[in-house]
Amino acid sequence: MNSGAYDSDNIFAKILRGEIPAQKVYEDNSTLVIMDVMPQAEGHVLVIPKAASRNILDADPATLGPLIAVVQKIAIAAQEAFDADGVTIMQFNEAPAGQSVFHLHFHVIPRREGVPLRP
Ligand code: DGP
Repeated sequence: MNSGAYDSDNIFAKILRGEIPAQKVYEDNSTLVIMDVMPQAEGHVLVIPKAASRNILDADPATLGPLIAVVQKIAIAAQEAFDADGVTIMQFNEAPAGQSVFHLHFHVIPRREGVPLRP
C-alpha cells in the first residue's frame, strides 16, 4: 500500500504553526520536542521535525540527520532526568504499522526496570 499525501491539517502541523498548544521541552531551527498527551510512561516525549513529511517513508534524507541527533540528545537527557534504566525509541509509518498522527515523529520513552509501557 502506498502512503498518502501529506495533510497539513494534522495535529502536529497545527502545533508547529502555534495554532494549538503543546508542552514544549526543546526547540531548535529544525526540530520541536513536546510532551505526549497520552504518555505510555513518565517522561514520554515526541521529537517532531519542522519540515513537512507524512512519515519516514517520504522524508527528505536531509531532515533525518539533524532529527536523529535530537532524538539521541533527548534520549540521553530523559534517561538522566527520570533516572531511567533504559529508553525506548519508537517510530511508526502508516496506520497498519501504528501511526495515528501523520507528520513524522519519534517517541522517546524513559523506561524503568519491571515497568511495562501503558497501552
Ligand atoms: P503515533 O502516530 O501512533 O506514533 O502516535 C501519536 C502520538 O501523538 C500518540 O502517542 C498521542 C500523541 N498525540 C496525539 N494528539 C496529540 C496532541 O494534540 N498533543 C500532543 N502533545 N500529543 C498528541
